[in-house]
Amino acid sequence: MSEENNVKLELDDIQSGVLRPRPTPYVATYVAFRIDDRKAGRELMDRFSQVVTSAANPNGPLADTSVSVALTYQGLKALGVPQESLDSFAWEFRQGMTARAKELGDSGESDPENWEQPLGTPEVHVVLVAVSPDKDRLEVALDRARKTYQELPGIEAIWRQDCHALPDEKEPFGFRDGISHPAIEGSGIPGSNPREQPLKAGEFVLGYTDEMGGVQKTVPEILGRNGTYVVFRKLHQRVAEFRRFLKAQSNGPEGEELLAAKMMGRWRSGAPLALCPFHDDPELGADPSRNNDFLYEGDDSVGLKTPGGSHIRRTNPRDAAVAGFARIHRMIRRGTAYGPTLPEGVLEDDGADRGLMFAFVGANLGRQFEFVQSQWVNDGVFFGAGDDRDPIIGSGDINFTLPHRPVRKRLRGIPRFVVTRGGEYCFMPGLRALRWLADLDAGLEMKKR
Ligand code: N7H
Repeated sequence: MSEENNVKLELDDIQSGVLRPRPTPYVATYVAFRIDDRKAGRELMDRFSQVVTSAANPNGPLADTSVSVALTYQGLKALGVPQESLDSFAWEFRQGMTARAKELGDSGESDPENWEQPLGTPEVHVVLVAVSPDKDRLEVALDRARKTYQELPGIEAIWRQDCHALPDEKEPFGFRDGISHPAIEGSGIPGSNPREQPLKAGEFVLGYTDEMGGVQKTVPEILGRNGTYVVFRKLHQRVAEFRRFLKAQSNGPEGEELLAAKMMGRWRSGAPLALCPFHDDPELGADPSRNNDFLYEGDDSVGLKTPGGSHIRRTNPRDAAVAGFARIHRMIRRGTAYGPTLPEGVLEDDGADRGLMFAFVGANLGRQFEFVQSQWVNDGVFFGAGDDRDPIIGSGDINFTLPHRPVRKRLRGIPRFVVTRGGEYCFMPGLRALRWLADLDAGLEMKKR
């Protein structure tokens, strides 16, 4: 076994939201805070450090119920983190999501000017996420968290979003989500694709070696170690429009399902086209030991089964021949639906807001999240499809090519089905770092001496 394979992550210092898969089904609540008073902010960090759960102890009584806390760059500033330390964080994080709108394709309706307030403004300092298998246990977790910030003058809860993951893990478009996850060296948590070598821990947690051989460190080291970057995006989904599109482009329900599967790379059941290209196989879709056990290059380099432009092949080309090296663009995803389900068969928009609270977890905002969003989702050059874009989540002029013999099919002018309602770039510190933030005064005093 190589030295790297012996890497052990310090799970007791890593927030459970970073590594632990979420239970099924589950409910979740996001709460955003503004820090108006520096001292109160530090007190909040101290209190949060006592309710945040670590990734260790997966079998404890509260293992399924977790509270995680992340800070924006503005939040670190509001706590009075010294400039030298602030400067040691990733450039994209320091810019914030709003400043990165152009690169992320957040234009037109998705422009930050149209975002839900206060998302994307300098007001958002801290984001808390509570996750639990049911509402009762969520309330208990939220209650514990609430006690930490209520009656703390100078701390304002400014935004809240409730979300849920259904027992069948179906998101608003009707696809099973949450199937594909990378394995991470030293985490003890298995990945879902037996054909993917576990990724170096430094791809997901700061302070460890990554796939490029580097180790990310902050000033001081304790602030970043065992922490990670988290991207939250509230993504509205136009479900009625998606259904109407499938109907208009197909002859009957079977054709609709096949087109939906071609656009995603999986049938709505989760069954991958790579393993059952002609018909759905719901049993396969629900079987975690088989539903992610595939690669592309061996028998489908052209994309006759799984189109190169489909959502899952774009966002993780696996072994497919693309420009670049797929392993350095992997991510942990935690998507959770929000809003009411649009009843089956309804084709008219009911005006309700529904969609996905998308969450990315990874140590590299630039080459992981931003690269995938800008190069793989909103471009087709990397796999030889010119200006094609992701037909599910792309923005701008969306075209999609279905490789087919004797001639390929091209769908042009696909409507935009997903609109960004807001989001934040955050840093989710380790538990020791949370306490470091709480003790900032004392720490700085000691440094002066
Ligand atoms: Fe995507 N969906 O629910 O329809 N996604 N996604 N995603 N996505 C995946 O394989 C969806 C979004 C990735 O390893 C599945 O677990 C929706 C963004 C990646 O094979 C489904 C939205 C980004 C994968 C969805 C959305 C990604 C993936 C299949 C927005 C990154 C794994 C289930 C509203 C920038 C690919 C699964 C792999 C899979 C959906 C957004 C990335 C069903 C609705 C913004 C890396």
